[in-house]
Amino acid sequence: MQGFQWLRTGVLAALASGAAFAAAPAQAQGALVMYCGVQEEWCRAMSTAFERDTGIKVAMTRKSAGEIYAQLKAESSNPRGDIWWGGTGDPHLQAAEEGLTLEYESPVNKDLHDWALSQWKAAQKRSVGIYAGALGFGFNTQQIKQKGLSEPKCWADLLDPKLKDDVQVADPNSSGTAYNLLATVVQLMGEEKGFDYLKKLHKNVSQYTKSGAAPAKAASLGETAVGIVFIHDAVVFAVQGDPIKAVAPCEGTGYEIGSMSIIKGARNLDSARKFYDWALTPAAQALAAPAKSYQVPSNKNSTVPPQAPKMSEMKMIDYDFVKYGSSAERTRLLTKWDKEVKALPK
Ligand code: S7P
Repeated sequence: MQGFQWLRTGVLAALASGAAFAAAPAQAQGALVMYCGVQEEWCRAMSTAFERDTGIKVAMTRKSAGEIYAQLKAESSNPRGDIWWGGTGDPHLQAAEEGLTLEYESPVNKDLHDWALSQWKAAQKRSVGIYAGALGFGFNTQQIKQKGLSEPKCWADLLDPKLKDDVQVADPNSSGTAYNLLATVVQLMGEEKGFDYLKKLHKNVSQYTKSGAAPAKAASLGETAVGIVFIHDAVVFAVQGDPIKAVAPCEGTGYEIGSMSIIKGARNLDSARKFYDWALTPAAQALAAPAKSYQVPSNKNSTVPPQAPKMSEMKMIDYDFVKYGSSAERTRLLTKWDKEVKALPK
């Protein structure tokens, strides 16, 4: 993805392409089993609005991205889900490569940003970008002051011994956020130095959570000094007045292309395709901000929430989604992290 010019321009509110769905009468029209990878509140808003607009009954389960990938794999001989909506793009790419998801070309593709379509192309049409967000961290301003530390601005600052047992981040096996961190430091620092960084960071990590966004909440409550998360997940608490500041690390950082895929063997394939087209419209994407989700939406005509972190002003790496979303690389890095980082004594 070249630069982030697209983020500067995507501010048009255009609800037109969602209108056709909204106008449809809500009669009972079938079912949809949705595996949802974003925050619960946004998952619920999406399933409720889709039910209202189409009459299709949605059974939704919220899980972390790595967990949904593992579920698709475990269920591959007897698929239970129809649509996987949300979560970081890397495990969607792994699922695509392993044939767990289906090719689809939505008529709404023509309205999408190039970065959303680059996910679609990388996945051989089996996944598409629905939002983007940058990785960083949030820190509790009171805790940092109490420790006599100056405000952390860089990845390197998180290695300060004064932060021992006061950093939270998720486990990359379950969490798309934490896998994004693993792939980011490897790309930013090189593999040897990147793993060296993660081993040093391990000394300061109090716990590897299951969900990627949990450390932001913990930092907002003062349960940890620092939470490594997608920046938009820390902004949620900053805008509601909690003592947390969100940081785009000074060395540079990675980002996600949050994605959507239709599950191979979907029992409700028509419903899955309807949801897919609907979810890409500006009307559906406008449900994010009221549900406190401040990612950048993938439809060029969607409104970018004013709270969304300005990725165009951050130092971003050229994240190699094809490589780090490949089955071999994701499996290799996770195995190496388990062996060389998580297993280390504190
Ligand atoms: O909270 C929203 C968000 O950060 O969650 C997704 C991500 O997969 C986090 O969940 P896990 O780390 O638990 O998998 C992101 O795609 C999204 O921006």
